[in-house]
Amino acid sequence: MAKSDRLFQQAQRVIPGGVNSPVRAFQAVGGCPCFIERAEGSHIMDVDGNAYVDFVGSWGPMILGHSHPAVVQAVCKAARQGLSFGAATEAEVEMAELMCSMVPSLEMVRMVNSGTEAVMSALRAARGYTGRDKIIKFEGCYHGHFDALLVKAGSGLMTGGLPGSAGVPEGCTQDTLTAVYNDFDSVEKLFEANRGRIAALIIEPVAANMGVVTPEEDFLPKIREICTENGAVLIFDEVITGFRLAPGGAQERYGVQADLTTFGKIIGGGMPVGAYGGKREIMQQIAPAGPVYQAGTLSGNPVAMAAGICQLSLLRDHPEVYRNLERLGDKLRGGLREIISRTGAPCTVTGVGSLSCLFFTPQKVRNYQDAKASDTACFGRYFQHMLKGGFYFAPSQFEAIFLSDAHTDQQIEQMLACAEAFFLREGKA
Ligand code: HOZ
Repeated sequence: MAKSDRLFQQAQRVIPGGVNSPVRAFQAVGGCPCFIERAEGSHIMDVDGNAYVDFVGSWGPMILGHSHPAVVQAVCKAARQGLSFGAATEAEVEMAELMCSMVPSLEMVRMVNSGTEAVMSALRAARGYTGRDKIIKFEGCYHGHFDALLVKAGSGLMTGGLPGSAGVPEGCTQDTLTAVYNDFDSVEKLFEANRGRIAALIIEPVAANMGVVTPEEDFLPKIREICTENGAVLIFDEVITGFRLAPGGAQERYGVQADLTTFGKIIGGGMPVGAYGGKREIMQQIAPAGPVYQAGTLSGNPVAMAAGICQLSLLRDHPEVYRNLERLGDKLRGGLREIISRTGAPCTVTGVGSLSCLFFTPQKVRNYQDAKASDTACFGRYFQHMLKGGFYFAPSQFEAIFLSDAHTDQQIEQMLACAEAFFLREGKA
């Protein structure tokens, strides 16, 4: 029996579902999750000695590839000086200044420990600032496992076909309104029906938890405008897109500034960390500067800060990384599209920069309903075929394909050849 299978059996006895986050389970694609031992560059190695080209990258933060020597060195150096102080450090100031210098809309930033925490805190800040309760989110967007936002959420809920989560009291979601991604009318209607009551609108500027769905041309600017007109706080959830689509994230790329932005793992180069930040007048509401309470012993943890400062500085100083990510992303999407047109596979390719998705539906994918039309059984067969071929993708149709600077042209070409073999085989079946 493979060691991964044995570990999975053991794990199921002591960990719910055998995994510490549902998206790691292979429930949607079948089989046992790979138990990972180590990772380096673009490769991830499991406990059975299998090496895969990794297209998950720890769900986003490995923009420079796994175990980047400079990041690892920074972490080791910080760890030798102490693992946690629960007190202010110079590194926190450096990190906040670095983030504010890279993301145009950030004037102040507060560190937390995960993207979920960042979102939860940003919403509280928006509500405290506006004195209003209602929030707008989009179907298929995922903002972590925060009660109020587990409504038609993407990622693991979408993979499991769940409209929401058990254990969330009705009261927690009564002020959550849902709009349709890429459908500005649906947003306008919610603002009209709730005039003067919307505290915030939260959106993934590129939706990357229902597969990848890009914003249509004027969608984000119109959202910006309607939030300004209505005095609602515009929150961009850049847990996936931040520092990835450009040094200043999706907001730099699309030229639309948020009032508040949330970040997660991506700012820690792989360490557990998150942050939220934005306009000074909103951030000044946070305790102890203001009345909105939010706290955490591990917030601004010195080891996480060291990793983050190192990775973000490398990204700031090496614009060629972004050029490479664009090129590799275009190659991957272009290659998949060619295969689709050659083989007649009923698929659609979406994405931008280093984020891509192969949907198993021939229709254009603009929103949650379109994404849900994907043939997930076919995705499951594709996933298993690719895994056997040595390519590790997220075990769900509704996650992104992540590229890093460590991926090579040759790896993309080999991945495309493997994908083509799958479609030729499916065509004959
Ligand atoms: N946003 C990540 C996947 N869509 C979350 C990873 C997780 O839930 O473990």
